Amino acid sequence: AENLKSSRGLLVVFEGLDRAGKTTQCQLLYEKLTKKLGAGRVRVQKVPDRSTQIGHAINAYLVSQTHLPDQAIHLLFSANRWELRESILSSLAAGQTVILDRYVPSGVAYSLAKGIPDMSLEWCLAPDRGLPQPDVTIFLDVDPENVKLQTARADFGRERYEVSEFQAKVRESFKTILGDDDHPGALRMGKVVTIDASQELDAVATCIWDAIKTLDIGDKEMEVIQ
Ligand code: 2DT
Repeated sequence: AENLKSSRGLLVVFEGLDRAGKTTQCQLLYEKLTKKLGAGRVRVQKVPDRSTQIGHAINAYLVSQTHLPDQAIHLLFSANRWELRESILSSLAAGQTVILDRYVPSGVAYSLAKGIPDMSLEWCLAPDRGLPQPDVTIFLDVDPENVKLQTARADFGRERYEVSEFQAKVRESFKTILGDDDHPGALRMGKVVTIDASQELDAVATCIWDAIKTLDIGDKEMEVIQ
């Protein structure tokens, strides 16, 4: 993967429904890229980052400790990304590849799926305009019905949003935002790769690696989300 040797780091985003396997695949890609590029050349950032003050407020909302208007939580999620902006940009400039476990598409997709008339696609998108645009966005696509079966044993349903009917709406929102082979997405998120994440873990990892190793950013400057 010669083309991975660009001067700045790559900004890689993983997206998908809850339980699509994002965190596992982020870790696998992290390990593979670290082997290729060297120790310290890659990092993973979870979004939302629940460790900040805004992150604490988001966590309290997600575990239903607090109630917030839908508009307010939407803006907190966006603010949480703005908090990360500087560290993402300085990592990239220092040549470190940054893997984001969720990003702007989650922000828009989950809020849009609530179906609140005053929260249009445009409204949801606006606060995130100006954030760094990824080089590649990997959408791990799963059918929420299958996720429900697989995770019947696990702790699915503990947090807000972990309800199958809602997940189905989020999936549709993701498709609107990211597009598919026939339709461009509403958001420019770099190269968008949709992967059937119901496949075996290794098969998914191979698809991801194929998408990353053929990525050629050359001297491409970072752009912002518009
Ligand atoms: P995790 O379980 O992956 O920590 O996500 N979400 C996430 C939003 O509604 N808006 C956002 O901007 C982001 C980043 C997705 C926690 C939940 O929060 C949702 C699931």
